Amino acid sequence: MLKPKVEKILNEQIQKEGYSSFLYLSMASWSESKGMAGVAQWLYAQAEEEKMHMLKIIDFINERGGKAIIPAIDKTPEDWKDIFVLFDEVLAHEKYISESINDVVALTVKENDFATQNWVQWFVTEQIEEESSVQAIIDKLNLVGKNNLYVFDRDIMNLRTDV
Ligand code: OFO
Repeated sequence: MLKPKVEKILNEQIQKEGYSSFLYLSMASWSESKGMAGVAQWLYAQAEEEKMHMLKIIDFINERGGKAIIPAIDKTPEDWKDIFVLFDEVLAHEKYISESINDVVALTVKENDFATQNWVQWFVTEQIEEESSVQAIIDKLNLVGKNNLYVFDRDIMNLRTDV
């Protein structure tokens, strides 16, 4: 049985993963409307992953005898100055999510909930991977620069989102 505080923080995490999914959907739509099909494809896939993270938490809460709450999602931004700003925001958001996963881990330790602590390690690993894959994209973006966005957009199509 989940302890109330753990159930609460996991429900908050559902909201954050849902927001992440919608944020990346909004970014994907913006990129598509600017003609960057490769970036849009990467972001649409990322949005799907975030939805999967949300479902994973819903499933876990219910399986452990709690009640997962389907949250309202705040309105996401819909415009970015350019693709550089957009990816900086992706990285900042992933760092924020990593912090939030760390808070979940810390609470499970405090509450002696080792089952949840063990389960949430998957998210700890996932966040390391996500931060590093976004950082790799930013590095590439800086390398190709403003004048070669066509090349960047074509190359990003070949990147997997789950590495
Ligand atoms: Fe859910 O991993 Fe990104 O935010």
